[in-house]
Amino acid sequence: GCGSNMLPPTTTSPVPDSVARYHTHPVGPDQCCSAVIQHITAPISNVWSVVRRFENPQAYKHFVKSCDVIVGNGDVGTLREIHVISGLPAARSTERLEILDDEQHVISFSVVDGDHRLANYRSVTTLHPTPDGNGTVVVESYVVDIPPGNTKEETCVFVDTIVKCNLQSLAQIAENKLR
Ligand code: A9S
Repeated sequence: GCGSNMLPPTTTSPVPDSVARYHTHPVGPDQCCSAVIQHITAPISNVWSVVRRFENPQAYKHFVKSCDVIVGNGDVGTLREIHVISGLPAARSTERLEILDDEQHVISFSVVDGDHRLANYRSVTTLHPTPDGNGTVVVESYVVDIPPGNTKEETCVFVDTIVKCNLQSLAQIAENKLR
């Protein structure tokens, strides 16, 4: 999942429709995009109940110290302000809920303000049940402006690292719900 230039030329792609649909982003020349995939040994309902709570990202994002809802009640358009733990090159980020689909298990947010360097960050997270119904595959893709002075590769490594941390933490939490 990444730029629209990566769309398959035919409908015979092995990528499921829902993945191609939600993880194909328009990407400008000064932007980069990437996707992270995480397998979780827990049913989709357990994972979704954690991921869907836009007002509670600190449940699995360890970089988030606190979160305040500025506008909204968890529907699309809700704005949250997160404060991040010290040691990161940022203190706060204001984020807007763009998609929340409880049927298709899709959540998306965009960054609208903050004191960090990830301008125009937008991510989409989708959950997919494994065929046996006991597991979940999480796909999280994003697009973001490349900060001045950084390369595309540096930007992707930085963001991929954060997203991987978040999804590993999500896996631990969802898997522990079973015990
Ligand atoms: O929160 C997410 O889902 C993903 C990312 C990449 C968040 C990044 C971040 O919150 C920091 C961790 C503070 C790093 C933002 C918006 C900017 C950063 O520099």
